[in-house]
Amino acid sequence: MVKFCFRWFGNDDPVSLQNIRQIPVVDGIVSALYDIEVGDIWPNNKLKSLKEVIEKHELELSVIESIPVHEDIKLGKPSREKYIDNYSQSIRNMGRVGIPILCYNFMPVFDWTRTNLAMENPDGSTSLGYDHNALQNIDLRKESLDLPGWATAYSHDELNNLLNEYSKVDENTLWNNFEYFLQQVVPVAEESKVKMAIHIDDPPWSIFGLPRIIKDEEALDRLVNSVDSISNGISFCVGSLGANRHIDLPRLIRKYGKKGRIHFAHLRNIKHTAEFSFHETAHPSKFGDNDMYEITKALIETNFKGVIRPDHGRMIWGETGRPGYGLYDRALGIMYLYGLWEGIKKGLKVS
Ligand code: DNO
Repeated sequence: MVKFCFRWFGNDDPVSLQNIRQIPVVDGIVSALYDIEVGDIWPNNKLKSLKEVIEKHELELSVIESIPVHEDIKLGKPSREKYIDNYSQSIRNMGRVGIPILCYNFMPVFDWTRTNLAMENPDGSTSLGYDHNALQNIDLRKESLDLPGWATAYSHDELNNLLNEYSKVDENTLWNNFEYFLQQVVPVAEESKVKMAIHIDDPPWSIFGLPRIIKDEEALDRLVNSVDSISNGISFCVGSLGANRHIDLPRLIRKYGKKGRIHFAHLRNIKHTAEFSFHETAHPSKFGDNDMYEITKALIETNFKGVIRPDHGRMIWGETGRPGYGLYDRALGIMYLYGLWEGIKKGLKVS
């Protein structure tokens, strides 16, 4: 059975589990441990208590998003061995506690990136935006940055060192380092009954001169072929992949869905404003360039049994909070997605 889930950032999240529980269609939670140093093992007892807190609210802990991959693994440094061992141990602990899906990414230094966190819409709501020219005008070596998906606060020196190290890593080297990582962790995930699901790079192109590899069909082909296991899967984020306006999302959902490799779907909408620029919109098809009906239909037709979550919402009704992760617009989003799901399923008479 497919599950409709909601992301929750732990006890510091202004959106409480009780709020989430009151959204009628939510089955489970997507969350993480937020007090573990990148590279350390995620302990069994902490995962267990996270699960218990969520279960007290009659929800289940459906996905860990994410256990960050240490930069030394992406850089292919000798110290990666220790970090890969730790990562494997964290996966085993997830399995022991009974958490079935692990979303993660392999983007160097920066996670998801936007240039405007509060772009004003005509109706007074705000959305997240990405403008490639604005990004290119940022000089990382000089400016201090506040990026939404940036988990690690680096000092200027640390960031400069990291950027220097990456100057020797091209896409090819990053792929080799990624495959080296996968070859070791995927068998552990399979044994532990955990499905790994890589998130699409967001945006799906190089930023700040850093290589990015999980960005198109060729990459997803290489990923699924590199280790042939159900535990080597995809978090199909339509907002991220859809930022590339040339990608046919429903076709790719069918392609990897048929192989059983999509475990997690992030569903949201965006509007393209230039070849490499876009902003986020409300979830329904008519506000953006993603056809949410066709996307949902492709998931249903390929018998998707994983987890769906609404993704970034706008800020509406005066809400303030974590960019993209307020309560109200994501709640509207999940209700819309559920309605689409039910309508298509019944219309198709798929049981
Ligand atoms: C953005 C999220 C990402 C995602 C990571 C997965 O809102 O989808 O931050 O959690 O890239 O590792």
